[in-house]
Amino acid sequence: MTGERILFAVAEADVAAWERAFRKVGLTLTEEGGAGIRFCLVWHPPAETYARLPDLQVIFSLGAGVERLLGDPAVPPHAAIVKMAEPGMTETMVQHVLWQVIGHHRRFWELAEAQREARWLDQLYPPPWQRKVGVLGLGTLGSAAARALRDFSFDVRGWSRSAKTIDGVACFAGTSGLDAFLDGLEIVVCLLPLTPETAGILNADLFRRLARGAALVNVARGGHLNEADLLEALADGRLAAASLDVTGTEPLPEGHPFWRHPRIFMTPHNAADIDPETAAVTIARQIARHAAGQPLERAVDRARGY
Ligand code: OXD
Repeated sequence: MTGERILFAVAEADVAAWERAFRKVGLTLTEEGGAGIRFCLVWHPPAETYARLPDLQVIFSLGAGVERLLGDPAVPPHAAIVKMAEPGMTETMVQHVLWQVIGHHRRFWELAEAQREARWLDQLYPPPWQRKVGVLGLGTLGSAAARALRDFSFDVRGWSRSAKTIDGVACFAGTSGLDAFLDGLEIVVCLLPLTPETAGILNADLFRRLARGAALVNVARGGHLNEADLLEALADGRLAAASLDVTGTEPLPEGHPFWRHPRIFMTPHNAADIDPETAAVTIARQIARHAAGQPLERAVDRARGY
């Protein structure tokens, strides 16, 4: 495995930092394709990437969401796809979710509004264990976020397609579990994969099932959200506020109503970031598993869509 060359096709990356990190684990990154290269590391790769890799076996996605790869007809059907999960990405996502959820729990927008008006606000808020927070999607990132929210003493629920168990988190599964999960929820965090089943799931119907004045945190994909339904729910008070790291069109176009909405907090799809050092260690472990004939961790099930 040492010396194995990996094609690096990652848009807007600090290539030198990635090369250094991979060298440390005995792997060589190359931006040249060719015969003999069995692995590639991609994020928004150029269209011709896969055609340059006749011996490709495994595609490592630099993102946790793989809907773009699955919809790309150039991706060879025989190649395994591995979703990224590494400590840098998980910890930064967990921090982002905590930041936003605590902000909504303490209604930071009320304080900001009061400050702008030089008004001393006697603000009341419940203790965290009385705040019902739910995480949609309990994959690597969702379950790490749910555990961290639990450790910050929130009353945490989780929902996933198939049943999961997380200590101290009330877990619900499948379509039949969604109503109970949503019932009375005050802050909902979306960390679902984007699939045909989950596209548009953050819509008026879902908002209606939350507690009145709930807050939304979307750190998954813009395609999960019905943008018009969000604006309407904010206008009629069904939702109090939303934090969006992702939008249907990115970058968010100039003049989009989200930019200047007083109760929408935008971040530029940077909730989580990968650390090349810890990512290289994770990928090296996967390549060693592959060489030993062991199954790859976090391999994408193409039929399931994540
Ligand atoms: C991801 C992302 O999929 O950053 O990881 O969007």
